[in-house]
Amino acid sequence: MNQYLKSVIENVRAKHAGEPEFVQTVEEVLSSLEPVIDKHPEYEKADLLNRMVEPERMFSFRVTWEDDKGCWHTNTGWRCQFNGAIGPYKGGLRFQSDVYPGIIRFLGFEQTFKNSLTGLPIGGGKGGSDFDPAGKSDAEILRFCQSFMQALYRYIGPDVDVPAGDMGVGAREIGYLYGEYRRLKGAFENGVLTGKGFSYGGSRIRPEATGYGAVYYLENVLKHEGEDLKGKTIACAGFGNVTWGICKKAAELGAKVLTLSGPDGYVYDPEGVVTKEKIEYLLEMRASGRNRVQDYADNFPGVEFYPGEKPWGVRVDICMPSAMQNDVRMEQAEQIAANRVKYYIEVANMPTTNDALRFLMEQPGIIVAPSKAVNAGGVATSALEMAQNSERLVWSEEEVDRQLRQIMDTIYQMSVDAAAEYGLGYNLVAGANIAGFQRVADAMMAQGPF
Ligand code: 2IT
Repeated sequence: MNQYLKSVIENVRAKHAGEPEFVQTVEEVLSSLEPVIDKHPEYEKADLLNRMVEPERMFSFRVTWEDDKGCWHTNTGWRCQFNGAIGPYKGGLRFQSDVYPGIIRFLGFEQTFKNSLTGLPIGGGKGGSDFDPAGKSDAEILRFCQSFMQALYRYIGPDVDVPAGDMGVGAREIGYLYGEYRRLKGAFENGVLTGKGFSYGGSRIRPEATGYGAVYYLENVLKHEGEDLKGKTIACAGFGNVTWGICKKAAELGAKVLTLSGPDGYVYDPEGVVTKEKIEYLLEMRASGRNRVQDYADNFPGVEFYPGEKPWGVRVDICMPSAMQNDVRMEQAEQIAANRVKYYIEVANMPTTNDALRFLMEQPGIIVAPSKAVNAGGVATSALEMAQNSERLVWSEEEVDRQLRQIMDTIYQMSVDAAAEYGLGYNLVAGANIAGFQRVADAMMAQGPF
């Protein structure tokens, strides 16, 4: 391996030994960049890679909130402003009990490359808290969000850093966070957060965008193989906003999602999550805060529930891991290969361990697409929300959807072209890493030391 690349990876391993998710994403991305680094010795001279793996700024803050019984609790909040070379920091907030700096750092790093791929002027950022929203009342969520924003509001702004949602942060939380920001600043400030409700500056299609974008990307992959979505079966994971969007668009295009999952196991619906009633029920499951996928099987006849299991052993045409990081490990990857699944389309951020990803990419019959390209429609539509807010305009559903589709087609094509340019063949994973890297690298080289 290129000596400079190797030394950067070793630095990260040594410095972040307690943050395996961050080490994993750095190894995955940097190993794709070898031909680029070989070709550009000036990057080593500028120490570009060590700069790229170091966030520009990352901070933590205390978040104290009062529960419904009058007891106070203290959580930690984080914001990582990873890379602002191509635009204001942009990325979601994740509220989940297992959040710690390694999760925020890995997500911020991924976000930098993903945002670059969209072709829009957004830098990479991420934040969140180890607060667990499960089982909390609406009033508790409100008080937590208000306290979180009281600590964060000084450090964000429409030209500085524009947070959005991620796991545990949906439209309700964004509403509460935004209300507190507006109260503290006494200004609307172009909406400052994305994923807002439509009545106060949110964009049409933003709730659907990550799932729709993933399906639009998938259509490009299928087209390359001379196929389309009609009659295809899909295994998804999770049952949140992203999976909901996939189900909705897949159903519209004649495909069906057969599996959903949750912390309690997975469900298999032989008819597919295709009716309006079933698709809308996912929203109810999320709003209930129960975090249980078994509810779906209890509610619809003919659906089987498999407690404690993952859906990756089910025979389908397409796997779309859309729940969370490291959901697919070697064991699941082997099942997927044994089932002769042709399309492995990552959706969640880093849903595959590096060894499993390498294994799947080496299988001759499997096409692998990486999450940072596939799920980029979410943040791209956030950037469209920012554009509408700063223009003080509202675009129609058709207009946002048209732009989303175009962005996804371009991301796919850029990835294909980047891999081909470096002699890597049809490699969507390396292509996305190279194309995402190139734009940020050019901007950083142009701006001097930072
Ligand atoms: O992982 C992601 O891209 C997101 N959670 C969305 C970020 C955004 O700013 O819309």
